[in-house]
Amino acid sequence: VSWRPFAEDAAGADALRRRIMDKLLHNVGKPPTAASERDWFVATALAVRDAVVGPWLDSTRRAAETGAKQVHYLSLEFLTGRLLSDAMGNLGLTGAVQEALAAVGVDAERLQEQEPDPALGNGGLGRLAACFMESMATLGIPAVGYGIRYEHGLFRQAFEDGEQIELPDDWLALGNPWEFARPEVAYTVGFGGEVRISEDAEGRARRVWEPAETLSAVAYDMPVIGGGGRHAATLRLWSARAGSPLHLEEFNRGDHVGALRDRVRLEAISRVLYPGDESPEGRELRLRQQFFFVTASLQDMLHRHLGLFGDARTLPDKAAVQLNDTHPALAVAELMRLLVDVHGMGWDEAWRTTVATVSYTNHTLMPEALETWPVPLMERLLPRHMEIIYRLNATHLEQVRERGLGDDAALAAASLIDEGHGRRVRMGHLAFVGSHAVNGVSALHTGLLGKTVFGDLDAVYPGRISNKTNGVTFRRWLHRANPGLTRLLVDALGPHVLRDGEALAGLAKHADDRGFQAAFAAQRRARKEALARFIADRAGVAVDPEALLDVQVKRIHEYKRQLLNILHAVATWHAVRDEPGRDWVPRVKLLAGKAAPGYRMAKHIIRLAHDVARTVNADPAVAGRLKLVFPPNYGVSLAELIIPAADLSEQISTAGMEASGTGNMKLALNGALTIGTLDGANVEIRQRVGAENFFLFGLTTEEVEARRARGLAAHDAVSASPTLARVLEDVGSGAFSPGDPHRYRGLVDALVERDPFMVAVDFDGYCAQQEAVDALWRDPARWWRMAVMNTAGVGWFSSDRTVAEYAAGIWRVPAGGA
Ligand code: DL6
Repeated sequence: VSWRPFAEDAAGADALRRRIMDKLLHNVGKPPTAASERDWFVATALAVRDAVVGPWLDSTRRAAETGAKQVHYLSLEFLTGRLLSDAMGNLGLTGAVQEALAAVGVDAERLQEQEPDPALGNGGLGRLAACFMESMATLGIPAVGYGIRYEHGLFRQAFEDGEQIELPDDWLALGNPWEFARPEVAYTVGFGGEVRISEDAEGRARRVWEPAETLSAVAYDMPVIGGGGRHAATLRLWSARAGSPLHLEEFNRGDHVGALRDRVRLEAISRVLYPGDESPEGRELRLRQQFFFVTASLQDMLHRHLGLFGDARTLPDKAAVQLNDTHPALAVAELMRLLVDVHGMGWDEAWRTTVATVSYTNHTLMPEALETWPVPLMERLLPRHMEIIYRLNATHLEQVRERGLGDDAALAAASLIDEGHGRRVRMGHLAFVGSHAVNGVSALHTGLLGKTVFGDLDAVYPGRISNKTNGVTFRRWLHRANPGLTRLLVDALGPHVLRDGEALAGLAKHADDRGFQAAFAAQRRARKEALARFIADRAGVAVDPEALLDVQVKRIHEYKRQLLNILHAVATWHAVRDEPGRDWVPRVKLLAGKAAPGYRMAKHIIRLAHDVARTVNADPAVAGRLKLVFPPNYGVSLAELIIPAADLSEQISTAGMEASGTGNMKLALNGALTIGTLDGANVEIRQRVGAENFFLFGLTTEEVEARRARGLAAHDAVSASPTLARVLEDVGSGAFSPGDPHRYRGLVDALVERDPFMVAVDFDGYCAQQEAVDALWRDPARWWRMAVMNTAGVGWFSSDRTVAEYAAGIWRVPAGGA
């Protein structure tokens, strides 16, 4: 078997062509004359996968032979995006595949669009997990990413009359050529039942959980090839399988649905990403999902560890478990259960082992996103875990007292159980107490973490919190998404810039070079033309690639303040209509993103964007000056199209609310200028690209706090801003919804009476910086200088750097490098 079956040359292309043909015939089962584009895609993916398998098996074997410490990255979300171009790029086979396909008359670009985009995540957190997997593979860190093989990922978004509708995602409908089913790798998962006391061989009392129902978690593996193609990591996703496929007796009696009821109920666990949590059933399913993937992953880890090293006590030397947010926080209690109840370890030793193995990343300070689970639900589904949590809490509260923080309020705040809202387990607290390291995802976020949600715990366990500012993989977000710009960077800086993001700093010396600026601008223009074709096709709107492309692409959330952007669009519309003769900078505002199905206000904001767009885009008075577009179904693939085309990056969240952001990094990397607040990683981006290359506005975190303390009414801000007052008057009185004039009255009234996201307060500062953006656009030499300085300044925001920091500071594993 050749570990390197294809070279990046003509011989390699020919070998690939033969392999693709072979896959088409023998795996897809079709001759070229009958093959669809989808068939060619599957054949090509299987051929490329052959080249991944060698480094993958090598990486796994090397890790086992050397006894290397392995990272176990537990995440309910992995938003991988399409995998073919990533695999080809990381293996250095992009050219060879294109040549091979051209030889059989297949267009490689169109073929890649056949690949479903796996939406196994909601947004930033899931995409970060995917970047980390790829960077761990690149750095040669032995790693397994554990998650759920959801049959249906995040919903597909469509718009009907401007309203979001959710359609099921069906990414597996035509199979997944990247995965290897491992039906032999299966672990039992239990729920409910009771805890019995039995005696072990030495006559000691032992607590044994006897679940009321069980099912299996079955493994599906996907290799993740790193940049340079030398190492690969494993993404192991669990699928739920009921023990008994059907009740045959019932089936034969004619109850065909009843015969499958248990199976359908149990297997619902891996059916859908993020089941709606408005019903108790939905919430319970979510908890079941969390425990399901946690127990399977930890059992798998212990199985491997004991197989290789034979002794659970050495776990922290050989295994790191990283909890991606609180979703896997049950791992703390489950690892304790496995060590104590199943592997017979003493409680104290098990606790030392757990804490030394586990670490936790926090991704949000938003109180509503900090998970808690009702104690009664936990007691019913996971009775032994609840016992464990009570015992851990008792010891933990002892430590709180020992630190002299023992008054009632301090104990209540530090407790693993929130007694104030009907007794709930605080998953963030559980993750914190059970981890040796806790990190935030930007400098600002980490600072706030220690002062706010984990202020009490930081006092009890000092030194546990550290910062690991997020990063993104440049291979996907620059090299693959923007090959034209990448060629330009390689010409200017040499090929080492492909391996070392920080080498981008060398661009600074080209920032004033008019020739370089022109080449940089030409790349942007080409991407804008491609995007314009896509938008015309998908959204039916013609956009001018000459216009300034102003983008805000992210989940729709009030704190991210898409509303501020839409209100600015209305203000611009007013201004252009007032002075049609002025030399306006043509601008296209592009918004994209999904709203959580149950989040009414976010959906209302989407509708407002559509209503404003309909009015503005149809108004001949602003034609050629202002357009507003909202292409549907934002996801990784659409991001790859939009980000390289963007001139302006909107990072306008209320200060203190965005933990980090990663879209801000991707956009700046591709040379977009940022208009933004001092929030999340914007702060560090601005430091690195230079304050003079960033459009800053808005209240600081401290000012937001101070303003909040004074009250949330925004009458003062509205009366101080005639522009805002006029915008709100129009929105509230139905100028954009004439058939339903009261549609936005409530939204406007709420904004004036209670503006927790400081939209009104920040409005004038935002508009002033938008004017500065326009002024700069009129001066191309300065614009492109700033754009180049942005790309030059953000080399540090590579996920290779972030992962190397986790490896050194938290996991204590060596990072080799590609
Ligand atoms: O750390 C990845 C990503 C950050 O960049 C975003 O700022 C943050 O909002 C996101 N957090 C979440 C967690 N839940 N909520 N809400 O998705 O993480």
